[in-house]
Amino acid sequence: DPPELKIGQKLNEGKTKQIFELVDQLGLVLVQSKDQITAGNAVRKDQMQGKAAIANKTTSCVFQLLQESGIKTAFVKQHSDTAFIAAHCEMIPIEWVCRRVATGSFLKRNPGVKEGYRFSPLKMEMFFKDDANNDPQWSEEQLLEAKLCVAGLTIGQCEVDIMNRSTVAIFEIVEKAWATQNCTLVDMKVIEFGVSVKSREIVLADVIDNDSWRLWSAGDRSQQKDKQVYRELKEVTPEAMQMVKRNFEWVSERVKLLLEPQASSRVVLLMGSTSDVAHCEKIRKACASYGLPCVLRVTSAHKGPDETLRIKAEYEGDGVPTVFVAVAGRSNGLGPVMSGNTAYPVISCPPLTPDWGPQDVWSSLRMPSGLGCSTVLSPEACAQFAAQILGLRDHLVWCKLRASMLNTWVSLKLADKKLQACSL
Ligand SMILES: Nc1ncnc2c1ncn2[C@@H]1O[C@H](COP(=O)(O)OP(=O)(O)OP(=O)(O)O)[C@@H](O)[C@H]1O
Ligand SMILES: *[C@@H]1O[C@H](CO)[C@@H](O)[C@H](O)[C@H]1NC(C)=O
Ligand SMILES: *[C@@H]1O[C@H](CO)[C@@H](O)[C@H](O)[C@H]1NC(C)=O
Ligand SMILES: *[C@@H]1O[C@H](CO)[C@@H](O)[C@H](O)[C@H]1NC(C)=O
Ligand SMILES: CC(=O)N[C@H]1CO[C@H](CO)[C@@H](O)[C@@H]1O
Ligand SMILES: [Mg+2]
Repeated sequence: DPPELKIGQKLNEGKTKQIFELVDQLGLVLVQSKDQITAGNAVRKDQMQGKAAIANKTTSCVFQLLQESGIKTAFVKQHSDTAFIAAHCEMIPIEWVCRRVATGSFLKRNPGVKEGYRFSPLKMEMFFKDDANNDPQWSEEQLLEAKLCVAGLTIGQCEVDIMNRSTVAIFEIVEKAWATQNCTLVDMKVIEFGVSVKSREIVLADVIDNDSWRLWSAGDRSQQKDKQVYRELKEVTPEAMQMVKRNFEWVSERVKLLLEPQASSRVVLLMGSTSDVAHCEKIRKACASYGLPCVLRVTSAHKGPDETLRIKAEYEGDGVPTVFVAVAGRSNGLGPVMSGNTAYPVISCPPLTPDWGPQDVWSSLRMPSGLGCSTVLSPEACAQFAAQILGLRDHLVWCKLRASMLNTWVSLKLADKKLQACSL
């Protein structure tokens, strides 16, 4: 049973959920799903037994994926089958739509574009939330001129850019995760941001669920697994609703898999001597921030080349995708010898010292022909490069890299905004 929560007053209620204050938990709310599916702005309304639970599961898995990747979201944790706890936000009344493949309303608004047209970069659109006027599409200029003020934050260029960039990163993370299930994320809509009442930060809020995306299994439109099936029903019969529900269940079964590693990966860090262990620990720590396991071994390619090759064979032999990192001071024999004897990627990360560093580094840079050994000097950058290699196969690693890139971009943007405000 879910733990007891002291539920306070209802703060908001919409078509699909209710928002409750949480007594004793300042800045948090309970988001409760309703057992109802809507399309065409609630013109068609049907209760669907169990829909709330499925939607809840979908939302919580997607938000967990985003959060574990490092994206800032309002989601805190699942509370029950149909409810989760979230940061209390004032919502920015804009729905972002992000498209990879042209379909649906985009085709109507852009005659001549064929279904299946692929957007690279992603196509971004935004809609002002205004039921009375059917949520009109807005340009960036319209949003800027509206000078919306949300939880004390004025939505200006900086905030619009942050939402735009975040939407792209969110889409790409969810897209990458669905690709592991052979599913094409065609588009995502109703991506909404809020301003956290407590932290005053822009965070992804509301929900992402079946209703929020188009998903084509194996990239095939006839295998759509999204709410479009419901929109296209000619007649709402019990059998038809069963099919929609089966589709929903199909997604909710698979959405769990988005959180599981679909490929193993590992860094094997070879050091020439234990005097390099502090440098290696920095690499291991940075690997951990990408969720990458990192094994530390001691071996010298100069003094025990037979052991170096034996250790290499040990890790080549178990089929786990591996990046080798060589940490050797003075003359780095380790990286080049490894690189010349394995088809796996090898990164040298020599612990350079101020006295001989400029001379020593050449033993890592100037290679015999036929070697693809790379050299990265900082331990953190070495781990990042290993993650970029392994992220090609391991979506959870890739998602962390992608979110980290977004967060760096956002903090630069905010630092600049702050500095501009100070110098005024
Ligand atoms: N973390 C949150 N804090 C505060 N309000 C939230 C939070 N998450 C969602 N809301 C708001 O709760 C309200 C109810 O949600 P619901 O999705 O049911 O509304 P709706 O009828 O679909 O209308 P909308 O078009 O605004 O989504 C919405 O206004 C939504 O923005
Ligand atoms: C989002 O950013 C892109 C790239 O900067 C820009 O081309 C696009 O117009 C923006 N979209 C919206 C809806 O603001
Ligand atoms: C993925 O889709 C392809 C292309 O349609 C299909 O041939 C393949 O069998 C699918 N693989 C899996 C694992 O479902
Ligand atoms: C999500 O989409 C799948 C596929 O259509 C559907 O089966 C599932 O019920 C949906 N979940 C919900 C309720 O949003
Ligand atoms: C709907 C759903 O399954 N997601 C969460 C919603 O509530 C249940 C209740 O336990 C959670 O366990 C789910 O993770
Ligand atoms: Mg809504």
